[in-house]
Amino acid sequence: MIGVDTAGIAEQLGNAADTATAIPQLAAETGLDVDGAYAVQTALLERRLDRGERLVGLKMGLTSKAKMAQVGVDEVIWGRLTDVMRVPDGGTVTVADYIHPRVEPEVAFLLDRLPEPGEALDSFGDAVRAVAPAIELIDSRYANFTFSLPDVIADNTSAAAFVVGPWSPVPDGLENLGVLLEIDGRVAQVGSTAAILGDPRRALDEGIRLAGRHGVRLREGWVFLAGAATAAVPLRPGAHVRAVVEKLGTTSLRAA
Ligand code: 0L1
Ligand code: MG
Repeated sequence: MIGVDTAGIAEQLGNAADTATAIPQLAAETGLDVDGAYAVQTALLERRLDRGERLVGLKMGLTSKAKMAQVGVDEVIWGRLTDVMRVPDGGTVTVADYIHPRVEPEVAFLLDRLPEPGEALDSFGDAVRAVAPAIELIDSRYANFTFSLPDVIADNTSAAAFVVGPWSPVPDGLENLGVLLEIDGRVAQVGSTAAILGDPRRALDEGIRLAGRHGVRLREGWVFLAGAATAAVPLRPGAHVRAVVEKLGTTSLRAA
């Protein structure tokens, strides 16, 4: 991967997000591989930090078979969340600010005490202070929502916005909770938290391990999006979106 222009690719992806304009895929043409793609993701994050955004968490992507099949990629990936991406519970997003936004129901963790670098997680209860239902808004910067694995990693795993519902203490089991995604009061997707790597707690192990490979350590106080429990649904102007997770409650957003 000699001579890949990390900063130039990050600039193209950042501009695509800022102007809500789709761009062609970049990896095949530039020879970008997975490690190079995470370097582009870091450059994109630095671009956001330089303009005053704060890093507030980490998200897992493609943690379910439905999501992998939807986009034709079969590897778990991770991306960065900043404060500007967070929408208040019940808040409004503007569809025109995005290229082709989709929404998906997720489970969020509020992180607490995490293992030292290189160490595995030995107590989920120590690492997670609270859990909540969440909605992730994803928006690939690539035309037709089509990409290769390095392309989607470089594009910060399509992260665009997220909403987190009320936090609750970690319940006894998280591995098979019913999940609904409603649009305008109608059920659009039905799933189970089992779709998230068999158990969303596993997503945290994977997040620590995979981000650690790239020198990224999860932090106390961060939000961690464990992944979607169903396929994502296109977001249209005027829609009211609600995610319901058994035992955890609901969260919602409106689209203008
Ligand atoms: O959060 C996700 O699972 C999205 C990962 C990237 C693939 C996509 O844009 O659907
Ligand atoms: Mg997601």
